[in-house]
Amino acid sequence: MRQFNRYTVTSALPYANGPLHIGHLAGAYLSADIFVRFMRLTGKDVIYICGSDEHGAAITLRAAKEGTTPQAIVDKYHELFQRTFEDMGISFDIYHRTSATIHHETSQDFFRNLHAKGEFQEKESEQYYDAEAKQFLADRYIKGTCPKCNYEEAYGDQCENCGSALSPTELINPTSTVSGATPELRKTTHWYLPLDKYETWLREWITTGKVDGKELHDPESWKKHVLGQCKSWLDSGLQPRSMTRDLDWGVDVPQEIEGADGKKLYVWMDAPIGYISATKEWAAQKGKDWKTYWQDEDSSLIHFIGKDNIVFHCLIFPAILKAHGDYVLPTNVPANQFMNLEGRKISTSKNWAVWVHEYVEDFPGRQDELRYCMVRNMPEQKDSEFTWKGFQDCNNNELVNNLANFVNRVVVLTNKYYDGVVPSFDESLDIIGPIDVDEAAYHDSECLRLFDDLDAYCDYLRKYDFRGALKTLMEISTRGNQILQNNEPWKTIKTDEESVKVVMNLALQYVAALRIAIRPFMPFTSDKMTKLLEMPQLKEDGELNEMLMTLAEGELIIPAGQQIGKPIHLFSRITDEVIQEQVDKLQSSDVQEEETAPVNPLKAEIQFDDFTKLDIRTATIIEAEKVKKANKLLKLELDLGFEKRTVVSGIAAHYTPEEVIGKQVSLLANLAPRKIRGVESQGMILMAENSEGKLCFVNPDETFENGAGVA
Ligand code: B3M
Ligand code: ZN
Repeated sequence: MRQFNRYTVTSALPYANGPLHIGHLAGAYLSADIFVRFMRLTGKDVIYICGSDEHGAAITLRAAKEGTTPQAIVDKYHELFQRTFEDMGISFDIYHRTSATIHHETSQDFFRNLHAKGEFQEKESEQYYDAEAKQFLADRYIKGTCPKCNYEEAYGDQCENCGSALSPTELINPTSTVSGATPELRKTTHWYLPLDKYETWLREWITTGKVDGKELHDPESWKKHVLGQCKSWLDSGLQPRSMTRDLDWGVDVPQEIEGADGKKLYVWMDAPIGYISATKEWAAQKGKDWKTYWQDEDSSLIHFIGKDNIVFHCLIFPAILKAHGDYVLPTNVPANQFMNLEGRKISTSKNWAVWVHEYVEDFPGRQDELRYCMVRNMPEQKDSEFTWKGFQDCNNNELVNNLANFVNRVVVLTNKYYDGVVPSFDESLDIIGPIDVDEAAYHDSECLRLFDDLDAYCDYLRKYDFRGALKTLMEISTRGNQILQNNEPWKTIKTDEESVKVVMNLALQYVAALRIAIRPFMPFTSDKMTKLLEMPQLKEDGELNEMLMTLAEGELIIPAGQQIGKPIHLFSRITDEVIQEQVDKLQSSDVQEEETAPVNPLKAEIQFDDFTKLDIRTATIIEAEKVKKANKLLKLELDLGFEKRTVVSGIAAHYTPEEVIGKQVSLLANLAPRKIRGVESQGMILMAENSEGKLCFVNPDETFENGAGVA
């Protein structure tokens, strides 16, 4: 994988129209924060950019609902976001906002540049107009039934149920969200970005990483579901997309352009440019040159986002950057899928969410516990699920029983045997205990093992596999515990003081390594460990690399003779009562009414032999597209590990192609093939259907090997 000198890392700019929930955190912020902290620890030049997205109908509608001004809304949430992110240890270099003057100027400059080059097509079209409210109805000003999934509350620009990008005229039964009136069509003129014209280079760039023969990224390093979604957009044909709106809140179309009066930039034109204006602001404050981070080929641009933003970051914004001409294109867009909550989609309108600022209030000083649990369940490749019980288990079984226990034992014993001073030891002493040791002396060989594990951990992080990296870390802690358990220093101290020094020094090296390596995941705990070991404050400036070098040279990470502090508990147990309170709080704030559904009667009894004839296998959906002229059918490409299959499935009314890519499913694999609408379908995907006719996949509860037999 190509290494860059400089990294420009962004997290999606959250709309300043409502508080942040754990789904936001797991989607675009925590992953980016882990990545940038890691990059800093390896000594890279990295900036981490974010800010509030303060334009678009999401804001003005909220203001109307609360009977206040858009400015008051964005001020309120911008301030809340800043505080929440800071509380959670999200380490932006700048948290900016799109209402800032520098942002208005920067995005207008972009518009001017593209306009002067003739990149836009100016087109008159008919758009929905609310005659009562006397305004055009773009994006969220209009609601209706989604043509793809039949969700009745879809917005004019996007369906929040299935994630499809829409245009208002596609909606079935449209109504104005301002007055509730049925809108009429009126003529209006806008500037369009001709995405259809860019389709060829976009496809080449996405699929091969190359533009004009130049290698810009490695598609192998992109997540499969991201590539899959892009391909499915490209395959269905890109349409010109309007970059302006008839609105009174937003960035003005530059006034010198004819026809600009009353027109604002489309929020998805100005918002991503917000990354650039934020960089400008940061550079001005720090006396740096913003251009190197955006225009120098040795800068790697990485966008962390949720899956509903893929099309904007992988196709539309790159098209804008390329049309401008002076900018680098993203080298990766490691989007996450969605995190569900206690079996349901997180929903702001239904108040089915864990609000991050409330978590911080309810669990003061326990930010790292949430960060840890979020990463354990991070929806990296497929949707995942947060449950309060799972949170409790992560905390009690892993953080308390494993990590905190290990660190505490080491610190307690060091204080007890050596008055808190890291012991020196006889390096040639090859001991002891049941651990199998190869050529090298025990201490050396265990330190080498530590090095190998840390190396693997770094590899995971470079590949955006944060769950994998965290797992490796916890295995290091598990081994630390084993080192103590196997050697039992509390017994040996009475008979062989010299070998106890070897073991204790080794265990202290493990703790010292963890202090640095857990930092990207749990920065507050890393600080506590720094205090505990009385080591210098981490500046996130190459310390991980230095540590790896020290280990590789066979040196100690924490030197003998170093005084450490008194024991403290890094984590403590969370009780059933505390968890129950959270579950109750969630249930009681839920605005959806529950109804008991009629039970579907069981089918006639079968014999075991009937069942064993079925060969059901795990498989992952790697491609998906609609079957032409068949509303209900999707054509899916499945990876069974040992082979690929094409299956036609009647799920199109429930899922869009973009949504299913990356999902793991159970496939009835020995069903005789049959032709459906001219396509040979080689198997059947198992689906569960509830009393309302809603479908969901039957899949393993963790990512599992493909091709595994289900019985
Ligand atoms: N504000 C949408 C969202 O919060 C949008 C992201 C902008 S990123 C440039 O999902
Ligand atoms: Zn939909």
